[in-house]
Amino acid sequence: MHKSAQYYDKLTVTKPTLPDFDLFVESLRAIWKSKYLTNMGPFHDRLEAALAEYLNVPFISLFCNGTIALQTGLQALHITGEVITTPFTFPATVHAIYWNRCTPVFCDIDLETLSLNPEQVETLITPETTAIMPCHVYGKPSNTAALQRIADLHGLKTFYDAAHAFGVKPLGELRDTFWGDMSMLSFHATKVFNTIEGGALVMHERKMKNRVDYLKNFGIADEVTIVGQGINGKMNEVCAAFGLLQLDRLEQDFAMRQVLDAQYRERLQRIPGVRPLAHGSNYERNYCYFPVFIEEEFGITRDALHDKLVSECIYPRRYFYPLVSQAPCYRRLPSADPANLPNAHAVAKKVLCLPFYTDLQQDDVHRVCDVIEQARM
Ligand code: T4K
Repeated sequence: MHKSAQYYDKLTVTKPTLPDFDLFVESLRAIWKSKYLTNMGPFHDRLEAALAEYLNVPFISLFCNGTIALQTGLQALHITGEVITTPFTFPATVHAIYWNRCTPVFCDIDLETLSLNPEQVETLITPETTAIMPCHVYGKPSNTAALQRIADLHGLKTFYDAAHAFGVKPLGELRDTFWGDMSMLSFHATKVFNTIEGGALVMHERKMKNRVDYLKNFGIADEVTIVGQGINGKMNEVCAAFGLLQLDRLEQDFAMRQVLDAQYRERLQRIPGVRPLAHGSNYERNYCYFPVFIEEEFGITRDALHDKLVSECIYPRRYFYPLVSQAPCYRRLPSADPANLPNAHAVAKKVLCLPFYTDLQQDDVHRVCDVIEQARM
């Protein structure tokens, strides 16, 4: 391709990583031959076992997407009443609470983890509260130890939206609390590990896995037994086969993303007012997004920079702006009052996720940084 044509290729916030095409065709041939397309077939079972081992988790159950996994997880944990959650997340987190006929109670975030502020969580607990539902935003872990202490003290469940946290390896104290009572992973096309669409629930006990497995299959335990009001949340064989091939290249992908991450940081440290999200030290990263915060010092607003980048065929995203608590369906909740959520509003106003994916070229990183540099002049 001519260099200028390549230069003006769209740089989007993310692009999916794909498995080798010929290997995928081989898997498809096997599926065609067996005519086993879905309902916990051989690829499903192989992927489930491989992921439990790769993630080093006791039990995992695969889903057709992360959102249905969230809804099913809340059912499996018997969550009712009020659920304390974050406004700084994708709408699916809060919608899942609503679809389970529970009331989301928004709590502000802390500025380091961008997840729930444990001190504020405690002030929001009422006799109706049954669970805390934080989000490991951009794969950066929540303050899980503090949240677990509060949950234990008040007899609450912890259910993490870990949609972004695939492959994050918790270290030290975090290892015991990272997944809470249950966690949800998303395998959507835009995630570091993708199965086109897909997701999973991670849990600690066989009994809970059995319950989740029934619930994702209409509540059917066997041909003549229905154990609950389940849903259809099964991952099909094509997605599972796609995922199995992805697993083989993960470590290489993370290494490539690490290089790009370092390159962005190197370039951006020379641009005042553009602050990349700081990495923490108690976990191994998965490099899923590259969020930066546009501070006043930069000279123009985040939105002005966003528009400038778009005019240059660069498409960053303002995840998560506007806050889900501002959506018409939630903004009348007392907890959605912006006065209670100052950190979430401040962060949503200045965050910008820059293009970041395994196939991004080092030249592309320079191209993005050049435009940012020029935008403040
Ligand atoms: N919780 C959290 C914290 C989440 O972030 C998400 C999903 C969920 C729960 C729910 O999990 P799932 O039910 O999705 O498994 C995207 C994704 O659709 C969504 O999965 C993700 N979070 C969210 C953060 O990002 P959009 O509306 O921004 O997607 P879209 O279509 O604008 O795509 C973004 C860019 O990616 C595009 O500019 C182009 C590129 N792209 C996208 C797709 C789908 C591709 O290059 N190829 C593709 O196939 O939500």
